Amino acid sequence: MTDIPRDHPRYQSLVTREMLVKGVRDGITSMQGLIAQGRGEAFDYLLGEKTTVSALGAEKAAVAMLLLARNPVVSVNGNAAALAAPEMVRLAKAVNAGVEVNLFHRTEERVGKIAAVLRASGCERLYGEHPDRLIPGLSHDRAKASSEGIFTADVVLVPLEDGDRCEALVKMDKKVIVVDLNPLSRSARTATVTIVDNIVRAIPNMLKLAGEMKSLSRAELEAIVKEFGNEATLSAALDAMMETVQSSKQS
Ligand code: PTJ
Repeated sequence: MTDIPRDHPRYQSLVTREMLVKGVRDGITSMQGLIAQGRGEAFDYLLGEKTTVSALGAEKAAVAMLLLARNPVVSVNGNAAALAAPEMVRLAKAVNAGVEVNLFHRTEERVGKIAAVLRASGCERLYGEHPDRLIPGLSHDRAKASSEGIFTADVVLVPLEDGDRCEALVKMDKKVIVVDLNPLSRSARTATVTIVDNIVRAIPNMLKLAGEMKSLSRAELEAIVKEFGNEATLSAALDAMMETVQSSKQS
């Protein structure tokens, strides 16, 4: 990795880039994943590279939804594996979820490498290496899913998800939680819960919340989910970004 000076004002963002470059070199992340990260970074810059109050609210609703689920599944792609594999495995354990490797630019080699990284992080209930079902309405390899995993899940956490697949999962009557820094994306607008936050902050936040919330009753968790509104959350994210623009125009 390039040596990033710790006192650089955008240290975390630069480290995140390095993690993705390493992901590509290790055969975990796709080249397209670097472009996706670049787009995400632009939105994160506007958010001030921090978790907003509304994003934290979405993270709380998402954890409540996962804790209430019958068969929750956490989906991992090449970017998520490079940026947050151990944290995603720990989150899955905390909410009693399975983990599925699910790729947009699918190659069996990359699936195998991501599965190895997840197993090395302690993942026991892992799907995606031998998908036996197709998500209806999707062409191409991105439709592949496992019958015990995403295909039958009632709640799925899909960070950095493609818009088409998000829509197809919602059409299957699943509750879909996405982590997406772009509040205007099709995934962000279609998902049940959209977390407009960087995955490197969102998953650790959710892990902490899962620890705090696991003692709540079903009624208390249901109340948290009921209170959440996705449209209001997206609107709050856009407001936070506009505020950054306005304040930089004034200074
Ligand atoms: O590993 P694969 O083959 O499954 O491919 C993964 C990518 C991400 C390349 C693929 O799913 C893709 O092309 O995604 P999109 O359609 O570019 O969408 C990615 C979304 O994630 C965009 O809206 C980005 O703004 C957002 N994003 C990028 N980096 C981050 C992010 N959101 C949160 N945290 C990030 N670090």
